[in-house]
Amino acid sequence: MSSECGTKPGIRRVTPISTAQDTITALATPLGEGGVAVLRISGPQALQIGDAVFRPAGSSSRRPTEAESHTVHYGHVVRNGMRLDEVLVTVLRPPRTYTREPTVEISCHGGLVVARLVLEAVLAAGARLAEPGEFTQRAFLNGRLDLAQAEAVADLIHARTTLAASAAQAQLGGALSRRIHAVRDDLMSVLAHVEAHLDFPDEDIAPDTGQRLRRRLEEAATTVDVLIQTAHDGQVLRRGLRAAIVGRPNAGKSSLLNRLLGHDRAIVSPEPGTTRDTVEETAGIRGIPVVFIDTAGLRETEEAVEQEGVRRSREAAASAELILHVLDGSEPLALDDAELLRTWQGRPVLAVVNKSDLPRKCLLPEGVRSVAASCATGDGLDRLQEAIESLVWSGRIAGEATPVTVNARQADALRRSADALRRALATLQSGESLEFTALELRLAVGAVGEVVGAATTEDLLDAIFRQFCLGK
Ligand SMILES: Nc1nc2c(ncn2[C@@H]2O[C@H](COP(=O)(O)OP(=O)(O)OP(=O)(O)O)[C@@H](O)[C@H]2O)c(=O)[nH]1
Ligand SMILES: [Mg+2]
Repeated sequence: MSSECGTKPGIRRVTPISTAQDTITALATPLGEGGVAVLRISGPQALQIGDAVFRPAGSSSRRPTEAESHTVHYGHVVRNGMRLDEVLVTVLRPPRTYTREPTVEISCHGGLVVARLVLEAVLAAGARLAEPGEFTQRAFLNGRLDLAQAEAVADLIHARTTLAASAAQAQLGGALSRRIHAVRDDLMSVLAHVEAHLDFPDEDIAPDTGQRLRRRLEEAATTVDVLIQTAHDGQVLRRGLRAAIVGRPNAGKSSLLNRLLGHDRAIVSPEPGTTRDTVEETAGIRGIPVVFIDTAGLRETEEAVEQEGVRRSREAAASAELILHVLDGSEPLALDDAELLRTWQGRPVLAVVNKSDLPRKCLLPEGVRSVAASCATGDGLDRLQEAIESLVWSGRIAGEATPVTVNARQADALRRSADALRRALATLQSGESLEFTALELRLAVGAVGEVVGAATTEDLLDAIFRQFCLGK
């Protein structure tokens, strides 16, 4: 019985589900004015379509079907005998291409009109316009990437901080996939063991074997739990979070926004009631993309515009995932502020006691998490960033240079797997028929496999890849 034999660590590829018949194309660069635009063509007819639109110029340039793989050729894109643009064409033959299909990339001049004309020529030669994410979907279907890696491509494109980008790079490189495969392999070997016993129902599992299987399931459950717990930080890293800067007029909210952004975004003045509308902008705080929202100072007012501003301030505070309550530290705590501090009950809030360059008169009630700072001198802003970081991160991935985190879809699959694992353990404990153990284990293996796409439906794949941008 070799069910316990180890399997090689590393990423295994899912076998191709389908081989695409049609050749797709899209601009891989954003539409707009730019030095170059890159049009990607991928599919069985990519090289022939390349031949149809490209006229090589110069002695070393070749038609795509005659070109060697990974070579670049100079020439023109032509349609109906008319030159549309001077281009460089890159010819990539499988298997070393992004989609594992024959691929041609045309680098033409940027700009809305030229790129569009070249795209139309390629479409006229028989390619079909790609759906968003379809290139990456093909890379997945052809076994070039697993699903967790494919999702990392989207994360990488959307990354707003270097930490988010390096986390996406690590996942693209297989950091998450390797962990998932290790757990899945382990569960499958336990399952094989259990199933072997089902084939010989007269033989009981020896007590020490039973013990060992239980321990392995517990270890797998722990690994899965640890990954599930990274979901919160993963969401923060991927989507960022919204932080509302609120407080009474003149506390220094706009000054704080400008300090955090590192440039003068909002108007600062000694006049109370300067900020009327909310002002938002993103900044990276120790690798966390944070959307800071500066708001109008909270006070009673008869003025209609300011009233609306105050209403928006309250709305921003209500929907924010983090509240920075700014107080003027050079004044005794105002009644309004004391009351406001009480309303934050249970919310993630940080009191920023500003103007620390002036003598401090503001005393905070017990138990309020606070940082003293001066937006005038910059003093205390480091501590503020540190406090934001520790408030936002669950602490599980803090300190890791490239954190491995799961997204919402992956966390959902892992939760189902963890539940099934727990039920499997319970059946082993209670001495129920091993049939039940095997049943739960199969569910656990299946759910873990969903993370890397070992078991997926077409609907799920469509839902995932349609979130990509066009041309990726
Ligand atoms: N001494 C000192 N003055 C500060 C500091 N931070 C802000 N100020 C001053 O406080 C005044 C108000 O600053 P703002 O940033 O406009 O305050 P605000 O909370 O946005 O005010 P409103 O938009 O009116 O609600 C300005 O004159 C700033 O120069 C600080 O750390 N020390
Ligand atoms: Mg302001």
